[in-house]
Amino acid sequence: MDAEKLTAGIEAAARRAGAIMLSASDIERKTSEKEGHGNFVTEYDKKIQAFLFDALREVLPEANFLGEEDGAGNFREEYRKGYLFVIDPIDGTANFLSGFRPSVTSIALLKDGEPYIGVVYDPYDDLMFTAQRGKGAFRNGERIHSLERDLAHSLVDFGTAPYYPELQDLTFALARRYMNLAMDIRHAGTAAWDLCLMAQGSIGIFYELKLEVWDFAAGALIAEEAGCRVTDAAGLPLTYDRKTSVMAASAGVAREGCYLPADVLGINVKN
Ligand code: LIP
Repeated sequence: MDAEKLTAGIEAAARRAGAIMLSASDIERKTSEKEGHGNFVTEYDKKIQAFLFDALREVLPEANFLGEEDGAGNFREEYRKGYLFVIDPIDGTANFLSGFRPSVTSIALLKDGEPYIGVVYDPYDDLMFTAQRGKGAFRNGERIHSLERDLAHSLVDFGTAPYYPELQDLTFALARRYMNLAMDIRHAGTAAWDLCLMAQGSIGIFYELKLEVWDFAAGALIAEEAGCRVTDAAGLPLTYDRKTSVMAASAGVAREGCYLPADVLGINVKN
């Protein structure tokens, strides 16, 4: 199936997943805790993931699936070849159960281990971000581009990696340093959305020191296709088979250079 038809099928599934998110009620009673600080799952995470597994199997029957809530959640060797859907049914679950917007549905389709199609949907504002490898990034069908301004005239957005207390000191030391170098600091609580903000040219840098593949796989492709430079925090190419730090720089910040933790804090962050 060609990329256009695949993207259309994934978009349709994401839109229906968003409708389930908007229909949620009594969320707090349907919430349970997972391992790690601040890590929650609701019945809607599981319901949306189950829906997406069924809907996307219709789109591409031969694909494998890796989803945040499928228990195993571990990358398997067979995922390195062929098609793999990487799904975060509700990215920003803490936002979702707190009524803090947005929370989004993130769906990446990897082909032979690399992102091929990325779709992120914000149902609250009906914003559909999409990208196909090599064909640009779009928001509701309109082409979007990374910010061209330098860091001093850009916002910096970051994720707090709340499940990893050992990363908090460095996470906030970086934010404190960027506060001196950028216009201001922002924090949204959903990496997929953060990377779409990069792609639409709202943000100069996004970083988070540890994320699961399902948090960033779709958003990283969308940001790259919009002209951002997306690496790990050491400036190395992203990996899609394990947890990793993520560092996205706008075209303007990447051109200016010297924005990595090693540059601004003298600390080389290894995964
Ligand atoms: C979330 C990420 C966010 C991060 C949170 C959490 P979830 O994903 O999108 O950037 O800071 O710790 O990982 O768990 O809500 O799907």
